[in-house]
Amino acid sequence: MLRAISFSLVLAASSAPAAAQTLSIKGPSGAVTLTAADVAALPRTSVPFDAHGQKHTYEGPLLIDVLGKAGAPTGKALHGAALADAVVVRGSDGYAVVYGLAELDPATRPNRIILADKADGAPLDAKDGPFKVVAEGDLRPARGARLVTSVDIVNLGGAAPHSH
Ligand SMILES: Nc1nc2c(c(=O)[nH]1)N[C@H]1C(S)=C(S)[C@@H](COP(=O)(O)O)O[C@H]1N2
Ligand SMILES: [Mo]
Repeated sequence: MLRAISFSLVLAASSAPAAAQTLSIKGPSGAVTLTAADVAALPRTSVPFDAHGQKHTYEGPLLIDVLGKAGAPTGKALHGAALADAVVVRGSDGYAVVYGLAELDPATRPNRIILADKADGAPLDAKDGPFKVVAEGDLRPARGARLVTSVDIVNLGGAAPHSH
């Protein structure tokens, strides 16, 4: 009995970090689980961010490019009903932040919003990682969700979409 309990504790402890390295995304084409390697393989950019008087450089793909893996529209395709798409970012501690899909689009807004997997050249530590959203230009760090494990697109539009 004791042995069974300690065995399952070991299993739980050894499987937890691996599980935390994946990212669940949901978009118009369904749900996808991405590994850290999938995220790292996307085109990358660097964003400086000052928080609590400290300057850091975060690096990773644009969040909208990550969501593209689940069918998120970008550029000219981001119109009509997609303008009512909300992007719900969740951390493993339950913290949640909502962005509008259009504000993630570099053809719509100049500030970059990335899914960082590195800070100052090193992989994010256990306090921030595996992924952290960094919103360039935000005046305070509250929207910078740490410990991100899921990002879901939820359409909040109700009426029939305009076509223009
Ligand atoms: N997962 C998660 N992310 C979070 C928070 C949190 O509680 N959980 N707090 C937010 C707030 S209010 C702030 S000010 C910053 C603080 O992050 P820092 O301590 O790395 O500066 O993280 C943001 N991201
Ligand atoms: Mo905060």
